[in-house]
Formats: sequence, structure tokens, C-alpha cells
Amino acid sequence: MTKTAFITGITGQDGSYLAPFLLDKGYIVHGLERRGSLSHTDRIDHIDHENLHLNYGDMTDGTNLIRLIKDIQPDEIYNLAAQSHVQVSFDTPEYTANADALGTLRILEAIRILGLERKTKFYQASTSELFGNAPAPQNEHTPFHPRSPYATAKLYAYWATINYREAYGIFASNGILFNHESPMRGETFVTRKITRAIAAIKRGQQTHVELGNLDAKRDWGHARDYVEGMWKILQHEIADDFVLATGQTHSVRDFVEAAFALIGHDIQWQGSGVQETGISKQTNQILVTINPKFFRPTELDILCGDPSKAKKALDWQAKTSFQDLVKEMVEHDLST
Ligand code: NAP
Ligand code: G4F
Repeated sequence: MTKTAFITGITGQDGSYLAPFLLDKGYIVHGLERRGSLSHTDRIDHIDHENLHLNYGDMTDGTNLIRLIKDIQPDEIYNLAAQSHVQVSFDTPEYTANADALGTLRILEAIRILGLERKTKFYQASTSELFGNAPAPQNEHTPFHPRSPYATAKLYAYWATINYREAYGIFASNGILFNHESPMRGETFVTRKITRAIAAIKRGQQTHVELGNLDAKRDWGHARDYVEGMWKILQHEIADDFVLATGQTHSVRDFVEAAFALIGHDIQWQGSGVQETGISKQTNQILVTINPKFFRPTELDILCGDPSKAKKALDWQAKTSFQDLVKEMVEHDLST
């Protein structure tokens, strides 16, 4: 029987990989699209498929979500929509809580109000940000200590998902995903900011890139691998919560070095703190400077996930290496 999926956040990075993945599996896919004065659908405009349908709505509009879920009658909901930028959440904490925490509650309530508890499975896009500065490696048993308005909102959504599973028997699962990137990554996240800057420097449109904390470490995988994990989480025999990660960690500095090496610049670091610069060994150009405006009021020093539960229970593992991820992103930005 043909399954129907509803993806909130279909216009974002992960939605743009999940939608074709589900269409290839024969799903009818509905997505939630925010109305903007300019189109938000660039990442999915190339998908020309009779089974893809977009519906206007917003995570802050509960009646709209109830009506859409009533009409769509989804077998699976992938709740990917969120104000997902950690630094922006310090400037917009109330909106972030509304969209990310209450938005999740609105969907869970819609499932309950519409009597879909036995029909509709629910996937919540939880995050390694929940762990804060807990020692690495982090897994499903690591205590949470959120350190941003984004992470506190996501903590509410994480527990709402578990509560609706326990209280109403909804198949509701959390994927606790570590950072995942791609050529579709938003342009102000650090990886894509670096790869886009490299392309602009190569074309002579920019001289250098300004960054914040170079020493933060992240467990960076590829979004393509992680959307398969989301689907596997909803195909598991019971609803449960899973870490998806590569198990490897790299600093922002490592990412800078790997990315610039691909256009022939070995970076040498000079100075310290806000005076630090990254200089090309080949040309002596200053390619990286520090701008304190990119520092956060509270930072996570090291994220490195332990994905062994997902490997064992879901037969899932990240396939793309750090080097291949950096290369794909740089090559994409050089070509566009
Ligand atoms: P993203 O590229 O920022 O996409 C976010 C999506 O949410 C976009 O489609 C955006 O729509 C939509 N959205 C934001 N606010 C909304 C609202 N009020 N109503 C309706 N839609 C709204 O994020 P992503 O990287 O794909 O991440 C997907 C999800 O996974 C997010 O929930 C994120 O917090 C979580 N997550 C991401 C990572 C990661 O490393 N990528 C790791 C762990 C968890 P517009 O296109 O209109 O802006
Ligand atoms: O790329 P980022 O902005 O991603 P961050 O904060 O790790 O959050 C991402 O991953 C989370 C999962 O762990 C998701 F839940 C969340 O939705 C998002 O997808 O920053 C990564 C690191 C940070 O330590 C930041 O301080 O890079 C550091 N950084 C250094 N310079 C910078 C910059 N980050 C940004 N965005 N811009 C900079 O110029």
C-alpha cells in the first residue's frame, strides 16, 4: 500500500534530501512551505514528481497544522521545521521557542486531536546541541545540558515526543542528530560559509573569510546519510530514540585547513585570540581573520557522537568521510 509522508521543513537542507529519498521509495510526499515575499523552494524546485505536494503553513499556526494533517492523513510525519541556527536563537529566543518547542507540541496535539495515534508515526529532529558540554563521546544515556535558546527549545520538543509516546501510545521517536552538512547547507552555518568564501576568494570576489571560534569541535557527517537514518528510525519495530553521528570529531580550524588545501592554500596560523590570522603558505595572503561578532554567549566545545545503538538496532552508519564531505561542498561552490 502506498504510504503518505508529511515533511515539515521540506525546503531546508534535510528536507531537500529526505523528499527525493521518500519519493524514490514510492511515498506520496507532502511538505509544509512557508509563504515568503520571495520563494523559499530553491532547494527542491528541481524535483519534478507527481507525488510531491507543497502546502502553505507555519509551525506557529496550530489550526493550519491540524487542518493540513486532517487532509493529508499521513502515515509518517518528519518534523524537520525549526529556527535551526544556534547563534540566531540568542537574538530570537521567543520565536525559536514558539517554532521549535511549541511547533512540535502543535503537531503532536494534532495527531491526538484527529485520532491518528494508531496511524501516524512521528519523527522529531532532535539534536546533539542538547548535550551541551557533556564529555565526549555522547550517546543516548548522556545527560542533557542545553546551552542556547535553540537547545532549550529542542529539549522541550524532545521530551514532548517521549511524553506523547508514553501517554497516548503514539509511535513517536527522536533522532538525536549530530551536525550534518552538504552543498545544500544554509549559507551562514560555518561549513558552508567557509566553502562559499573559498569559491568567492578563488574568483577574486572576496579577499578572506571572517570567523568566530576556530577551536570548537563538531562531529560532521553528510545530510544524505542522515535522512536515511531518519527513515530507518520510523521503520524500527518500536518507537525509540537514537543518536546518529559519525563518531569522528574535527575542529572548525581543521575544516578551514582541509577546504583551503583543495584550492592550493596551506594555511599557517599566526597570532592568538581575536588577532589570530590564517595565512597562505603559498601566497602569503591573509585568508582567515577573527571577528568576535561570531562568538556566542555560551559555546559547545566538543561534540562527538557514539552511534553504536543505531548501528546495532537500525543497521545504520554514516558513509561519507570528513574529507569527501569537504571536497563535495567545495567543488559544489566552485561550480556555481
Ligand atoms: P534548515 O536548513 O535550517 O531548514 C529548516 C526548515 O524549517 C526550512 O524548511 C525552514 O523553512 C523551516 N522553518 C523554519 N521555521 C519555520 C516555521 N516557523 N514554520 C514552518 N517552517 C519553518 O535546517 P536543517 O539543517 O535541514 O535541519 C532540519 C532539522 O534538523 C531542524 O529541526 C534542525 O534543528 C535539526 N537538526 C539539524 C542538524 C544539522 O546539523 N543540520 C543537526 C541536528 C538537528 P524556510 O525554508 O522557509 O526557511
Ligand atoms: O555551523 P554552526 O553554526 O553549527 P552549530 O552551532 O553546531 O549548530 C548546527 O548543528 C546542531 C547539531 O549539533 C544543530 F542542531 C543546529 O541546528 C545546527 O545545524 O557552528 C559550528 C561551530 C560553532 O562552535 C560556532 O561557534 O562553528 C563555530 N563558528 C566559528 N565561526 C562559527 C563561525 N559558526 C558560524 N555559524 N559562523 C561562524 O562564522
